[in-house]
Amino acid sequence: DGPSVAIVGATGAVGQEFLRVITDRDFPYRSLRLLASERSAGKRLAFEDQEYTVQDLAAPGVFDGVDIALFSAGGSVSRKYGPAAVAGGAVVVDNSSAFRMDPDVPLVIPEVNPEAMANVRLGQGAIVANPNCSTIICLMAATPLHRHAKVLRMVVSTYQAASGAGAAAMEELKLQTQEVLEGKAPTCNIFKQQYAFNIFSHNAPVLENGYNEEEMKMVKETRKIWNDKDVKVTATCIRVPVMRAHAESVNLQFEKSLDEDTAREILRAAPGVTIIDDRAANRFPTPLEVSDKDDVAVGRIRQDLSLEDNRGLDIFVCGDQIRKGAALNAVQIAEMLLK
Ligand code: A2P
Ligand code: 11C
Repeated sequence: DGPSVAIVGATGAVGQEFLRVITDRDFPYRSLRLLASERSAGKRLAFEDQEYTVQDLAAPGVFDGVDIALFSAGGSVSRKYGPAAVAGGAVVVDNSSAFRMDPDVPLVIPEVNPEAMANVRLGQGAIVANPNCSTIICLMAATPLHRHAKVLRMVVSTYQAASGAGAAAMEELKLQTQEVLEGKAPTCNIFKQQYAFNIFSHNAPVLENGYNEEEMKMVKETRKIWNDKDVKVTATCIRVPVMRAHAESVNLQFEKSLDEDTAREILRAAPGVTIIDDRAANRFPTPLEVSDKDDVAVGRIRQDLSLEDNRGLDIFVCGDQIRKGAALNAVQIAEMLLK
């Protein structure tokens, strides 16, 4: 019973996590098709007591009979193959940036704006976009506060993990760390500069206005998800040598007063959010602690002392990039389709 599911990019970091999340959440499926590039075609993958043969996404008929297609193979792959899946009647849950800003495509974090996909039905081809991981992790914590006091301006600084650049970047971080410790020159295939024992500005292309694409995604996606074209957002996105969870410093300026105790209560009640905020022990969220976890962790919850009347808060958020930042969010969207 359940839908027929296809996973596009099944051999990648997010694709593999789709499978783990499907198992962890007992997501029902009638059949499963694993798709990747021709490089992986024919490869055998074991999953839940079955063996699957990875199929070439470019082969004819791969979306025949598919109800839900989870895409995570990059924007160009989504643009090229997404429409074919939709034409065949599938609902595509797309993890890439290809369709996010399309006004007809819902951009959804289930805990934040489930109403955006009210018109999407199983059996009627459609695309639902998964937001960028940095946006998801930030908004999981910022939205409950926004609902209470309305955010006027948000300033984000990110500390982003290797996984955001895919499985090969995670391998490069491991390899470089070893190489540097052995006194060898680090292999730089994915990133242009040394990654181990270093940090650098996010690798996304830098635009005319000086922001890189990752930063502009946070600006534009927040406006779309909150359905608030006026909210002011600015971001600085940085890559740090961490394996799979992003950290973000988020400064929020509100229309109404919001004191830190109330903020803590609001966050304690927020689904998908865990508070780690022990000042006495100096214990706050870390990327390692949230790795492989579903919840986003929030700490350093404090009043912004540069603003009057409790009109601002500073928080520090960590979330597993592969899980809530990508695979889990997409599977939650798929679960909403089954309701
Ligand atoms: P493959 O392993 O065959 O290259 P990651 O984000 O971890 O780098 O993973 C990317 C995923 O997207 C992989 O599963 C990869 O498959 C898949 N992929 C990349 N390019 C294509 C393509 N042109 N057609 C189909 N799948 C692709
Ligand atoms: C990262 N968020 O951590 C990025 C990469 O729009 O889905 C994913 C880009 C995207 O590097």
